[in-house]
Amino acid sequence: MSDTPIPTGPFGGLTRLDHVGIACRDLDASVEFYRSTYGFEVEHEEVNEEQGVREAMLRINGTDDGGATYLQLLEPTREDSPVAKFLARNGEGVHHIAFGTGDVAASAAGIGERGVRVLDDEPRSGTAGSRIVFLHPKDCGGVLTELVQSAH
Ligand code: CMX
Ligand code: CO
Repeated sequence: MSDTPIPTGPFGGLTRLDHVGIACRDLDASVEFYRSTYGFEVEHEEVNEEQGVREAMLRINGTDDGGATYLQLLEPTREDSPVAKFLARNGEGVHHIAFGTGDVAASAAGIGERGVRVLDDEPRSGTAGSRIVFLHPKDCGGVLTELVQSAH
């Protein structure tokens, strides 16, 4: 058990930029672009059926709080998924940003009290056992925003 205190503060205790989510039509081609152009390697790949995505996490760097910063490449697995809808409207591109937090439920509650719609009543399952919630893009200046608490 860690005795690190849960972060608190006026902005829900967010500690870092965890990842930028990018919608793509062909995950393997997108992974290859980021590998051959920038040298980023895949740290983790999975299918998340609840979110309707096949995804790859590409690690950019490590940070001194034990987390890292990633690109999350997202290919839809079904036509009624958020990423499929986004691709149909906008084509490939930046889909969301995600802030890291030590306590996703507390952060979501604090941010929700400020009038931002939290799209998930309870945190859902994200990459590699993380717990995630989304904030409505219309309440965040047009930016779909995720809060993520990593499994470790
Ligand atoms: N970024 C910014 N705006 C967005 C958006 C996005 N990614 N997706 C939709 N919108 C906007 C649309 O442009 C549209 O705006 P207008 O009304 O001005 O035209 C409005 O939101 C509604 O769009 P929609 O296509 O009708 O989409 P829905 O309302 O059905 O869904 C949202 C939008 C955000 C509620 C839905 O995408 C959602 O619940 N997302 C969270 C889950 C998710 O994205 N999962 C995939 C990633 C998983 C992961 O990161 O692990
Ligand atoms: Co994400």
